[in-house]
Amino acid sequence: MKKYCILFFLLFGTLFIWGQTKPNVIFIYADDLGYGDLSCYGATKIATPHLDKLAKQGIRFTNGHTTSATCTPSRYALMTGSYPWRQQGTGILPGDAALIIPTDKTTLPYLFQKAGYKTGIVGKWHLGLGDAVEKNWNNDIMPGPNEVGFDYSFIFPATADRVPSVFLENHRVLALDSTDPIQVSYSKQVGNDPTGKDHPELLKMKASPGHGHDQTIVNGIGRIGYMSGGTKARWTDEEVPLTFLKKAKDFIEENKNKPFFLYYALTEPHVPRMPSTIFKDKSGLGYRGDVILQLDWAVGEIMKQLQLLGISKNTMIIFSSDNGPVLDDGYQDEAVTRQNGHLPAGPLRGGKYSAFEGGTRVPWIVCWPGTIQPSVSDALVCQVDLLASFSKLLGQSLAASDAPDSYDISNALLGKTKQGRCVLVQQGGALSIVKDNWKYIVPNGNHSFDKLTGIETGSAPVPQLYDLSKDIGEQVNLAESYPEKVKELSQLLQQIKEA
Ligand code: NG6
Ligand code: CA
Repeated sequence: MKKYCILFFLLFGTLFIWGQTKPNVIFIYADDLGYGDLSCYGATKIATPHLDKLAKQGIRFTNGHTTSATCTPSRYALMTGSYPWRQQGTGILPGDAALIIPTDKTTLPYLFQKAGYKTGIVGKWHLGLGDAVEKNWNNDIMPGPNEVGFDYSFIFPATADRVPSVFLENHRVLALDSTDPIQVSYSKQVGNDPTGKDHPELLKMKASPGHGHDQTIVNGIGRIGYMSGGTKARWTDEEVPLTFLKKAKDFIEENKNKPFFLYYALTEPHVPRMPSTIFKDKSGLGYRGDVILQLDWAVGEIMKQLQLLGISKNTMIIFSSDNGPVLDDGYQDEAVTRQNGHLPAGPLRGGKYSAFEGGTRVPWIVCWPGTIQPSVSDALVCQVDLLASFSKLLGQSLAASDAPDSYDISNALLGKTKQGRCVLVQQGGALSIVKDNWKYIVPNGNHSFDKLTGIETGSAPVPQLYDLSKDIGEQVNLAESYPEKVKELSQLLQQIKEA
């Protein structure tokens, strides 16, 4: 009898809890935050009390991943439930790119919409806008987030270091001025704005040699890409996270009485790191550390708001990062010189851009006070799985062609099991595959060390095989000792690629 009760609960319990309460869901996504950047993940040179509290009240995943070691592909997977490397054009996008998310497929926010939720995105987008590169930034721009499932959007188009350095609310750039139209180009200079290359004396933060970041200057910082006009619409970097926080809180306040899904995409600690005055020099690690304190504070502000509104027990927060960490990603901001022993990837090898674990294994926290029992889980989970998991939890079916790479890991997210997905394909420069803690990195001819960022890329001309259960730092290549394992994993990867 007991056996049947347990079976019944496993089958229907999750659906029952969810169906009754329809909790709000907030997905908070940091940009370039590493596995070792939070004190709850072992950092000792920096303290992140708010995220530590979130982790303590919820499940802290130690084997949580993004699909890719850079932003656009990771976000593509999150939205579509599909591995990005299946689709051309999902690499890091310029700021004028067209939308790459299909408008005729089920996306993560669309699922929530269908289930009667109010959906919103606040923060970094980086998945393209409009249906062509050529577009008029002074008119409504679509398709974009509002056409792929968000009722409300307040975003910046690409990255903090790429033009146009403006916000869009729904379809329109905020603070447009018809007498000062915006023009954007990634191929030639437009207008007469000074560039970082020609006018380094105007910069408040210098670009790192060799990285670029020396085109149009906005707010004293050289950017990637050229823009002119929109003087009043341009952001002030020191205010960007505060603006996003305010808009996120407004969305929560407005929708506190209905179920809502909020995708809150922070810009920290991506470059250019330019903290608000109150966080400058607070961490002792330079601006990179300061903006990590700032993002931790912002998460705390959201938690406080939920508490004050009396909805924290009815709100699930998922926190993660879009790829691993990097210190020098284009600006001389002292991230390297004031590292002070801080290890942004913790015990992992590599970082952003890398096929090693530092590229895709990231902080991953799920908190739903009162419903999820606090724990630490080593279940293998990936952001690509949120789509299938919420399809299950929300009781919304997916078409056969939707979300082909997304697994239902809802029981792991709710702490009912420590079993996540069985196999994961990871994308650094090279592809790798992980199964039962064995990781195989496909041999390739790319350079093994990126001098600009100082990151080991994970690329090698020979097969690499690591036993992550004993060697999380990927130090000992076992490929020659276990040729059968190499063969098995390489065949499995081939099957997944052809599926
Ligand atoms: C790279 C930029 C880097 C950063 C990254 C995107 C150079 C040399 N480097 O191309 O500064 O902007 O793109 O980061 O241009 S991501 O987190 O959005 O993927
Ligand atoms: Ca990123």
